Amino acid sequence: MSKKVGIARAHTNIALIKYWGKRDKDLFLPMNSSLSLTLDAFYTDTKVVFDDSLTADEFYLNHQKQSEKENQKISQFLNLFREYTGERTYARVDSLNFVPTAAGLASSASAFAALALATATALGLEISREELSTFARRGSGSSTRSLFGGFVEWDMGTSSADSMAHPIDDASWDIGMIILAVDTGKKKIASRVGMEHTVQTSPFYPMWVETAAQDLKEIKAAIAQRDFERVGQLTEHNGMKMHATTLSANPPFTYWTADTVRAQDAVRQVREDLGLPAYMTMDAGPNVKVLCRASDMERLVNGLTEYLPTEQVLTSLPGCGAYTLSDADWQESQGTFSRGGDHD
Ligand code: 2P0
Repeated sequence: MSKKVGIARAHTNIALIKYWGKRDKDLFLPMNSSLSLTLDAFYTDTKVVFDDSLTADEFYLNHQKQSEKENQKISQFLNLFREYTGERTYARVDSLNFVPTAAGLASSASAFAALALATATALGLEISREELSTFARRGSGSSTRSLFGGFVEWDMGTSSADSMAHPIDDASWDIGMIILAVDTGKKKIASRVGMEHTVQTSPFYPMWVETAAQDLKEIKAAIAQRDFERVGQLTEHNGMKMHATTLSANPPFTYWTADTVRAQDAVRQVREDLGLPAYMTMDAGPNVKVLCRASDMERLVNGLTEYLPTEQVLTSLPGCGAYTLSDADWQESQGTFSRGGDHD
């Protein structure tokens, strides 16, 4: 009996310059490059065991055996690694999601980044992190960026081989993020479906692609200069433009709810009241994320909780890149999970 084991942790990330649209659905090649901030507070731990006694891949999330559909997604992802390395055995995948339900954050970014690193570790695959991100990308586009910490760029590239993420800056200069989790229900329109519909029908879409490239260039310059306010302005502007493409799709749709708009109003009100810089961004869901200075976070949270329920206001500092865990770390992670640590 032979077993090959890999365990890894990866954190979620929030895009400041959004990935919105694919030019190749099968290869997960994006229409535009994107840039994100990795968050310390939310992560996924994953253990992969290739085991020659298994007769099929098995996938457990938070100790629950997953449906055939979910299993297949994982199997297809593992096939990429099997094809690359010549590995022939099946694997058991165990994932623990430390993304609180209340955060209402998508966990596919941390999930596929952790799975990619755990699988590469199990199979002894010696490739760079950048190259590993081209594997992660085939599970979920945004997971490319979760392999790295701080500010991370996913370069759209010219082909599957060079559409990869790379670190830009460790974000260790007084950066924080507040999550206004106004609605934690399952999203009605999956991001994959929403972006495809937008690419196909929004007359604004070409302008999105064009201006996202410019925003990316400018935000990288602002990060290099540690110009927080410029980074924030570009973040807010870019996010709003992404959502304008859904409103201009045909038929139109939006990820926002009345609570989203109320939270946005609260951000505008609080930044005016306190005179502090704070910039909002929204993803393929109703929640609002606020980029701020870490040193202003407490005051902003106090201000925001005057308008929103306390339990909806969560915070995070920048997180590090994905890393491997030891067996002892994995035991500890399971302990934290079963004690009901922050998870869904
Ligand atoms: C992002 N989003 O850059 C953008 C902004 C949502 C809005 O990446 O189809 O789950 O798996 O590649 O990565 C969410 O989309 O999509 C996303 P797939 P993914 O964070």
